[in-house]
Amino acid sequence: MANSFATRTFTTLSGLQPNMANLKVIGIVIGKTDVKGFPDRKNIGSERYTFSFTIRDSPAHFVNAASWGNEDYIKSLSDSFRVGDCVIIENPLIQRKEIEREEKFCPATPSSCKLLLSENHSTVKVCSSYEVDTKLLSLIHLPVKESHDYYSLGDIVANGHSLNGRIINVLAAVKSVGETKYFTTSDRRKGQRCEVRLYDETESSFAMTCWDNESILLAQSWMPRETVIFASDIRISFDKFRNCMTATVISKTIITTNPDTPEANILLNFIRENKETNVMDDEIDSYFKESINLNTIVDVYTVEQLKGKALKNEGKADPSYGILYAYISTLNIDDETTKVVRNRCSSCGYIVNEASNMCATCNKNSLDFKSVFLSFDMLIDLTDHTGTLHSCSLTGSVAEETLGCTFVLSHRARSGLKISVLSCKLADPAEASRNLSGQKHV
Ligand SMILES: *[C@@H]1O[C@H](CO)[C@@H](O)[C@H](O)[C@H]1NC(C)=O
Ligand SMILES: *[C@@H]1O[C@H](CO)[C@@H](O)[C@H](O)[C@H]1NC(C)=O
Ligand SMILES: CC(=O)N[C@H]1CO[C@H](CO)[C@@H](O)[C@@H]1O
Repeated sequence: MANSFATRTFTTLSGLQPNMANLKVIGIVIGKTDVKGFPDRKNIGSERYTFSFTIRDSPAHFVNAASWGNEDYIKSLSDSFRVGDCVIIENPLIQRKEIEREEKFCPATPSSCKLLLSENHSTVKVCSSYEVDTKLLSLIHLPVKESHDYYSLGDIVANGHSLNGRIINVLAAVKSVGETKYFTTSDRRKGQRCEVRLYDETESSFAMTCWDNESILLAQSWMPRETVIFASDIRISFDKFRNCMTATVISKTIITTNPDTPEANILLNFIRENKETNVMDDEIDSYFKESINLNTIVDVYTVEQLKGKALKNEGKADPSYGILYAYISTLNIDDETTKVVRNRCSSCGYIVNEASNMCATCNKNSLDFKSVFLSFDMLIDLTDHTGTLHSCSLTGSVAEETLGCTFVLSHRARSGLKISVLSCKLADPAEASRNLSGQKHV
């Protein structure tokens, strides 16, 4: 079957002209959007559906294709293939593309045309990879931008605010792929979110957020500490909440998994050589920070309410999150009996026993300097007008941030209540009083 699709039976994407008829094109799908519904203006009360994708048939040529139609047709067409599949499209409508309008939301392509597919006129056939020329399949590993045209994560962090809102290319390794969170917006639309952590030689952890099912599906195929990605046209923003730069996958973005480029191979060698050493910081960050989206935390509590909550929740392991307006009433960093800084195991993140220098969790000997790292580990008291929470733990990066030298706050009280500080900032007194005055006392 190999090579049975002689290339001459297909029109090449580089040869497309507006209004050509009876066309047949073949290409590998390198990008794809989620299905979206819009109110149909011609048919009040009903919706029209659409999705788009990008196909490539040579290193230099790729085009965008879009399909509009009823819900059943669009959903089943969209479900029939994924990024990385090869498709044959017959009878698409070829349109000249209005570059500015088109490239606002779709990937930039070298083609002056785009394809439109309709239920009545066009067909899309998904080919099995056995039927397809390996030259075509290998295009999936070729970035759509020049292989050296990217920012390192360190460059992004160094440029900081000046890159806020910019759309750029990034080459990085995958450190972790978070769990997909599903939510419903206030106007009842369903949404989802998945956070991927990236790293490279210059930065040990950098967040990239995926908001659509297609990019989440792609991300779920990545192997932490093995996969390298080239993300073209990704949006960079400054996350005020976390006080750091982050990346977001948008509808213009095309992500090439395991790019076959010299630059990607250098990065791949780096991640292979550093597999051991780096395991630690991602575990730590994922343990303390990554899985919690601070933006979703809105409930305001008083100390009294938290204590009441702890009593009601006794025995239940589920954590709950909230905001507390309080002051730090004890911050003991001078007491000889309490340590402020401890060694944590770089494999699992747990505190290493000082006498034995062993990690009780994974039994690694910390004498190997690579296997431990220093971390803030302190207990603080938090007080408001209703009472005091004793021994809240403030550790790691939250502690560091709070102290102006980066750290994480977690609380471990004798009641079985464990409170972790996820973020600790100066409160605006007016905001605090407004929020607290809205509170009913328990
Ligand atoms: C597609 O064909 C069907 C049946 O022939 C027709 O009812 C429908 O209006 C056509 N749709 C479009 C968008 O032309
Ligand atoms: C995304 O996936 C979720 C879960 O499978 C589904 O409920 C939702 O409708 C999907 N959204 C889109 C736009 O496809
Ligand atoms: C949870 C809550 O009520 N938050 C409010 C606290 O006060 C600020 C500033 O007035 C509001 O923006 C928040 O919505």
